[in-house]
Amino acid sequence: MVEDSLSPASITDKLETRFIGQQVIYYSRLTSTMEVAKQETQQGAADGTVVIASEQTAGRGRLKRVWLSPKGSLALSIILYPSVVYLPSLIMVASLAVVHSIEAVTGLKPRLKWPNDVLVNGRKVSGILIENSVRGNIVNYAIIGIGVNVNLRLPDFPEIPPAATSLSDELGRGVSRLALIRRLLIEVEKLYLTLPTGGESIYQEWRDNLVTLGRRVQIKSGKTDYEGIAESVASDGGLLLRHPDGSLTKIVAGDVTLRD
Ligand code: BT5
Repeated sequence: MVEDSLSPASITDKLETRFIGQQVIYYSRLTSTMEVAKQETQQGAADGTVVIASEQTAGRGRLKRVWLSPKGSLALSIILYPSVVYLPSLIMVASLAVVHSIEAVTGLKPRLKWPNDVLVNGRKVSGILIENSVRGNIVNYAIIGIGVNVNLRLPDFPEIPPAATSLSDELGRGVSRLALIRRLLIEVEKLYLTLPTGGESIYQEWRDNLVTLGRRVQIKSGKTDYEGIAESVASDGGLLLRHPDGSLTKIVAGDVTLRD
């Protein structure tokens, strides 16, 4: 039986972070941790406050898509007040923190799919969503949302797309969500605090973990479909796509299908 109590006290107890996860707001069930985190910013939530739920009824992905997070999964949002220059790096910080913590707790070796998927053995085990409110150069807040399929038997959830997996399905055993959350919070903080001096190495590690690069891809970005070779990523996170005619486009947001 996997230890799986997620009380705020069990998460914060001797947690070796300076500020991320020192305040935890826990719900066994809520609509979306993004929604609640956003409300908390309006009540003056402290930097690094975390909203965690065991189950979401209206979890969301990008572009108002649905993120399913039934019991056994992990859903959390981290409230931050970064300088505007660090906003493009938050997806890199969050993605690498998920990779590091899954690897540390399970031994699995996740990879990343641009822009925001974490894959294990080619299937999506985690999705990341960054939402922020910025006016001019002032960041009102940024929220990192992370969903991980931890202890789910995917065949029990036909509504989750077949390109998904869970840590327990990959391992054939359950995983402590508590251990994973605590490690995740430590990893997010470590990377986030490195940004002022180590932003370049975070970008490089993120780029090196992308399964997308060097592959023939189809990208849907807004109403436009692109096809070409995903050549590289820029340090602001944009994907550099080489077209068959040799030209290059930088794509800031989109959905990638690997074609080879
Ligand atoms: C994402 O969006 O992958 C970001 C997901 C972020 C979820 C977290 S949970 C905590 C916080 N609170 C929230 O309400 N959200 C954040 P996107 O790239 O748009 O992918 C969404 C797509 O992933 C859906 O359209 C489905 O195809 C697929 N999907 C939905 N649920 C899934 C699951 N549990 N596992 C794998 N794939 C899933």
